[in-house]
Amino acid sequence: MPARQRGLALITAMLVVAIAATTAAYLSLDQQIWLRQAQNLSDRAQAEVVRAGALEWAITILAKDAKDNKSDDLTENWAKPLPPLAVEGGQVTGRIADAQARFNINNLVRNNAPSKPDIGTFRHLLLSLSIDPNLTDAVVDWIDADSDKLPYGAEDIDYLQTKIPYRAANQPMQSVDELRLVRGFTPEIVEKLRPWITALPQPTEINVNTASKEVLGALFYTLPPPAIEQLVSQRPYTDPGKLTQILQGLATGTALPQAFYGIQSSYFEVVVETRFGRYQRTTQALIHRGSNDNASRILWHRQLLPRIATTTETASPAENSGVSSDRNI
Ligand SMILES: [Ca+2]
Ligand SMILES: [Ca+2]
Repeated sequence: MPARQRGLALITAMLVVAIAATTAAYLSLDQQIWLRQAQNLSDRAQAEVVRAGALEWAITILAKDAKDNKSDDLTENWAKPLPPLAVEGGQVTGRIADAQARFNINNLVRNNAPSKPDIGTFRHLLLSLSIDPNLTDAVVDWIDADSDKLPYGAEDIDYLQTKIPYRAANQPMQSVDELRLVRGFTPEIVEKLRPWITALPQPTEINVNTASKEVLGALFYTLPPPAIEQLVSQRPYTDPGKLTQILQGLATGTALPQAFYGIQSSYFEVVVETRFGRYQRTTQALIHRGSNDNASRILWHRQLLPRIATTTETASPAENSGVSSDRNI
């Protein structure tokens, strides 16, 4: 064979070997991905079943509590976190929090009219966080049905003039995140407020047994901080009449502001964390506890995007920030 032909044959042979090697590597990678996907799907299905079970657990424990007593406080069973529980191939933890421990922004409008006591609470909450209290007007305008502007408010006419025009909701807020659409609310302000507020589907009372000092201070804003401390130290309250008496005793010389408060709650937030293999996820849900066993409902649940743990476990919190939500499950 002439030297030139031998050279060509050698190059062809090398090329065949190279292609074969690449294809083999490709197939093997493909198979690895397939196997991993199958494992992820299986982990995901298991997590789904356990998550649903954990939400059922929350409804059951809350229903039992409603049967046992007529007040809600942090010493009760529902308030104790579910310790990490090993289930086949994985682990689940859960905790229930009283949603009425926080200020419900939808309280700002009651019976289609701005609610003065709630406006007072919200303004004082903003003040305590060094946020302009006049922002309250824009929230009231956002929620109330009409398009009449309050002195510091904003309605369609203002939002339609923005770079990307939109309209005021003119209805109760669906979530705390909706506040970002309200004029004057920067992401920083929303994050500052987030620990103390919530958005529930109807106006509610604040539960004095579960609320933080910050929220109670805004609710009873004429009381000095030591009186708030005392109010908290005497918890839990199981008799609404006695609570009112104690509040009046604490308000020596000052009038108590009109406020919507109570010692019982109907809305609870549940957080469930499941981990199966590399599939880990956190679900948040809002439960409305009804008047009897069958009347409790999951109003919505949303999950932080699933996080696939790496062997070195280097996923950053930012990867967890995506939120998807399903309503009416
Ligand atoms: Ca209770
Ligand atoms: Ca409006």
